Amino acid sequence: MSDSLQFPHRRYNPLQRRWVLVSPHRTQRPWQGEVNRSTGFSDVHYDPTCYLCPGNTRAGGHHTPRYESVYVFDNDYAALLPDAPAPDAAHAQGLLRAERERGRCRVLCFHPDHSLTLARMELPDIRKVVDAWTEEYRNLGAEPDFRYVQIFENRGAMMGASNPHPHGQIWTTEHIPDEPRAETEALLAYRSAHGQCLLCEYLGVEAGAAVRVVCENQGFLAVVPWWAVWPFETVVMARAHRRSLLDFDNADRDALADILKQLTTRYDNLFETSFPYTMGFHQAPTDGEEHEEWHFHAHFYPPLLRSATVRKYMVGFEMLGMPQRDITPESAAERLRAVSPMHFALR
Ligand code: H2U
Ligand code: ZN
Repeated sequence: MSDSLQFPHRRYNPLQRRWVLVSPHRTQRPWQGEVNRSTGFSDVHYDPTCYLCPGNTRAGGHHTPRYESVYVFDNDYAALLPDAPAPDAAHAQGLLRAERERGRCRVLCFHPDHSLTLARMELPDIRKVVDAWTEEYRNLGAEPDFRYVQIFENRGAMMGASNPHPHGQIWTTEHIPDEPRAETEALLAYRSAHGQCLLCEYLGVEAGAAVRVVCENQGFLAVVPWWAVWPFETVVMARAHRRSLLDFDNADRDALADILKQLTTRYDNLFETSFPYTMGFHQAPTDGEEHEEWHFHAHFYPPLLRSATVRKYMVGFEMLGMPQRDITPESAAERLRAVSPMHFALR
C-alpha cells in the first residue's frame, strides 16, 4: 500500500455510497484487555432441548421431523406476516407516516447434527444448503406480494443467535429493504455512468491488486473490501455477472458451497474459536423487473477484533459521525490469508 495510506484517511464505499474513517496509526496502541480462548464448539450431536434438532417439539407444539439433510419451516415467531393489514389512512402522509409491510419468515436448518457449523460441514452437505437457499429464493420470490428475499445467518451468541444448531433465516418483504435498495440504486447509477457493472469492475481491481483477497475458487472471490467497517468484514463476489442464485449453474452452486467453507474455516482459525458473524446474500429484488444491474454477492459482518472474546463496538463517533477502523483492510486480509486452510478442530 502507498505510504500516504499510513495516515488517517477516509475511504469510499461505492456499493453503499458511504465513507469509512481509517486510522492505521492507532494499531500501535498498547492493549491490556483480556485475551481469552474458548473454542465455542458444542460436542453435543443431539440436544433433547433444542427446537431445531430432529424429532423435537418447537413453540406452539409444532413438531420438527426426523430430517436427514436440510429442513425449512415458517418461523413460529415471525417478524412479518403474509396478511398484515394496512395502517390507518391517517398515517399515509405527514410526520407519522406508516405503510403496510407484509412478508414471511422462514428458518432453514443446515444439518441435523447440533454440533456442526458451515465451516465443519462436508462440502456435499453445504451444497444441499445452497440448493435449499435457491429453492426458497425461487418460491418466495415468485409470490407477487413479495419484492425482496433476504437470506441470512446469525452465527454465535455474540450476534444474538438464539441457538448453536446450524441454521439460517429467510425473510421476504413487500418493500425492498434499505440496504439492498441503496445497493440497487448504486449499481444502476454506476451502470448508467460507466456502462459497466460496478462489481464486475471492482472484482477485477481486487483480483489484480491481490492485497485484500482472502480466498478464491473458480466461481468466487472473497476479499476484505477496500471500504470494510468491521475489522474482518468480507465480501464474497461471484466472478461472473450473476443476478441471483437463479442464474447459477451446477458448477456455481458447488463453488458457492466451497467458498463458504473456505472462508468460515479461515475465520474459525483466526482466533481458534467458532467465529461469530452475520452473513447474508444480496441479489436481485423479486419485483418482476429484469435487474440486469444486479451482481450476486455475500457480506460477512463479524464483530471480533482481537481474540475470541474481544469485539469491536460501534459507539461514540461511529454512532454520531461515521464508522471508523484501526486495523487496515489490507492487514486484516493478510492475517486471514496467513492462517491454515484446514480447520483447527479437524486437524
Ligand atoms: P436465530 O438463532 O438467528 O435467532 O434464529 C432462530 C429463529 O427460530 C428465531 O427467529 C425461531 C425464532 O423466532 N424459533 C421458532 O421458529 N420456533 C421455536 O420453537 C423457537 C425459535
Ligand atoms: Zn439442535
